[in-house]
Amino acid sequence: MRWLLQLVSVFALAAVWFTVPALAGPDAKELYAARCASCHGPERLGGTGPVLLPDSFGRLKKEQIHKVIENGRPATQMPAFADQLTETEIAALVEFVTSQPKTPPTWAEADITSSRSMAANVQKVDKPIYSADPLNLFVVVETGDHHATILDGDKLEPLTRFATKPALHGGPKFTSDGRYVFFMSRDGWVTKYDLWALAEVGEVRAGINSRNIALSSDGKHIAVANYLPKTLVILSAEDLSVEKVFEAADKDGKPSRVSAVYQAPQRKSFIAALKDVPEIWEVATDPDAPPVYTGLVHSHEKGMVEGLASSSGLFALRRIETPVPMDDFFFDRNYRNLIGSARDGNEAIVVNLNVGRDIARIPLPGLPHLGSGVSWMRNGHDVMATPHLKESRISVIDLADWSVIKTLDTKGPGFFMRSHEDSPYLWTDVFFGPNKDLLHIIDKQSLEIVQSLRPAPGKTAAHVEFDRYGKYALVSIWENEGAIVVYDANTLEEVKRLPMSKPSGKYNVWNKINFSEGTSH
Ligand code: DHE
Repeated sequence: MRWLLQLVSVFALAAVWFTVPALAGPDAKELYAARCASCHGPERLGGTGPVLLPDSFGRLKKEQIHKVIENGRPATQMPAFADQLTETEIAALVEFVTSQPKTPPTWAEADITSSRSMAANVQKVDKPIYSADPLNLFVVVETGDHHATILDGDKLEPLTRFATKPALHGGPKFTSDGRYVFFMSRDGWVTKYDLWALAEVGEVRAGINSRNIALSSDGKHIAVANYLPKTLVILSAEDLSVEKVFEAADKDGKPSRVSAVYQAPQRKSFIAALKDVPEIWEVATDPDAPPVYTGLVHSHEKGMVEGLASSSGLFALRRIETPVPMDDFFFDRNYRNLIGSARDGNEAIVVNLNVGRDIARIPLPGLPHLGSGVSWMRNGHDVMATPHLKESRISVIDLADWSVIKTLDTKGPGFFMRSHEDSPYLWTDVFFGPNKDLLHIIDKQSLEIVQSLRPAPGKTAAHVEFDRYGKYALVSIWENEGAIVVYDANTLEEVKRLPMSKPSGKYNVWNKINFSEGTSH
């Protein structure tokens, strides 16, 4: 009996020994509930503050998250906790928010529907409430303090400025009359805004971690590409209600994130890139779309393939199989072909959307950023140029035979490119590295860099957009106390500087709705 008592006390001591350190550490879950949940949501799915799940941090490192908790985020509602939490408590919180939750979060159709709210008192107008040209407005997305500015493109003066959801990403999408614009935040919120009444129309949350949106060519449907959950959501552009939720998975049922969705106007469809499986999706936005192949029909009883499933009409889904998962698409003028990056970053693959298969490979080492590519006519040939995210170069490709006709050396890897049909120049930023404050101006015919501009020494200069006439080029200074610098697009002289809070991108209504040569689509 005595030996039994001794054994029990040894186990008891061991239990105390092993549990003491755990008891001594801060309980991150409790800390989160007490300090963070009111803004970031009890399940970390966001609220007034952004989502706090591993996938939503993007490139933000743990040390940077630690600093944000310690010091807060200027120009946002995120306070500093340095006086209220110890180093150990902050470190525990960092571990907590960067680890996956035990139960994967869900965002079903019912959640989307209950998140929808439409503004009750939108002023009914039948023309713009201002005298500026509504088709020469710029929508400037300011990610520094989460606002958007509507800029008169003739006078280059702000018409209004309003708060947006945090972390807008991708280009806002415009209806073809230029009246409505749709924004998307990385936390899945889609907001509809009336550019005539200068008022928000409504908003809905279509996902937890979203990539971008596309608006169908008839202006009736919005597609939302989601990482979390793995869905492609179709909303009504009229009232933001849910029209369809596609669970993203390949023909064999393997789930995938949706890395982007684009509209293909001539095809009356959406084209979606699937991140984790070798398929591209084409979703019809035409109610009269002909039948398309949707996958194999398996007979589990007979253990064999019985036939092909097909669908037709609105939202008919066509699967295009690719050699590898593809991302980051550039489309040619007729949306007949797309060029996408293979994720190893060394080549691009050309897929012909009519025949539904890959038709060429282009050697493009250094991770080309094809989504930023722009095209124009040169010596009677349709050509496109793309920056590379990992190499200091621009590649120019002949779109007739997919050959690389020129490789230009730059002062660092670039992110965005822009031109305009009435401009002889192509503008590109040097986004990464010591020359992040530099822009290169390239002659579209000679394919030589004719000038380099440094609008704000030491500060990232990025993302160019032209006004509707190609007269001005607007450049962002990517700082919380940043600016839009306006250049004369011909003389390349500075015209004006407008203070803005980290203006990540700017979008001219005319250029967008007319698919101007040289802008993003
Ligand atoms: Fe973007 C557009 C994907 C990181 C700012 N970005 C897009 C689009 C895609 C994309 C698919 C086209 C959307 C559209 O117009 O509908 N972006 C990705 C990525 O995969 C990547 C590399 C990693 C990620 O975390 O998502 C990425 N993007 C960034 C950034 O880090 C940038 C610089 C800062 C930010 O705001 O997050 C950034 N992306 C932008 C901007 C556009 C964009 C400003 C719109 C460009 C345009 O002119 O249309």
